[in-house]
Amino acid sequence: MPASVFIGLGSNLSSPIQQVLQAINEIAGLANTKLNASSSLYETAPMGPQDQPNYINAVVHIHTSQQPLALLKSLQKIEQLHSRTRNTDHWGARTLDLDILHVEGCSSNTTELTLPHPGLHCRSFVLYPLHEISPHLDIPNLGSIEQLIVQLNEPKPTIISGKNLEKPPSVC
Ligand code: A4P
Ligand code: MG
Repeated sequence: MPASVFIGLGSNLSSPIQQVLQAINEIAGLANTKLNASSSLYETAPMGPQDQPNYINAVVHIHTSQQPLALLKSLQKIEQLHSRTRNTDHWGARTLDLDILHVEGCSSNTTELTLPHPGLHCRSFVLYPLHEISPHLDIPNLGSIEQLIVQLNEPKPTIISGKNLEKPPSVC
């Protein structure tokens, strides 16, 4: 039976809006995978080094028959298609980052794959888009998305919508 999976997308280089929109299509096109919902795009201040452009973030919900590790490899291939380079700057700028946030009914605690994603509960750029597409989601041992947003107590990032989608955000 396909698993219900939430994936976080982030980009702050080389037309981030287009990077994220294209990646959503590519995720939807993965083998044995169905896209259920995708959030709005959010413009967010960088976490980590501040001398980098703002990010565009989004979250998608899929059903997939791919096992979590196979899905991770599929997502890394999509990152490579977007010329993702991994440099030594921790949390540095990137064309595309795809994180598996949560696989319902599954937890994992290896370096290669940690589930739920260890940063899920403390990132407004993850929690708000997640809440938008799955307001009643409850993550075992973490709590409901609503509770996590209240605990984090950070403002909702700006949604990029309508006409703004056609041009890059002014800050990038
Ligand atoms: N890995 C383990 N668990 C997972 C998982 N659940 N999903 C491993 C995806 N990957 C997972 O990832 C490093 C390793 O994590 C992989 O080899 C994988 O096996 P990476 O993509 O190579 O490197 P990274 O993304 O730079 O590392 P890290 O520490 O995971 O960074 P994050 O947490 O992804 O954060 N600011 C804003 N506003 N928005 C952002 O999206 N993103 C980051 C990166 C920094 N600042 C940001 C944002
Ligand atoms: Mg990552």
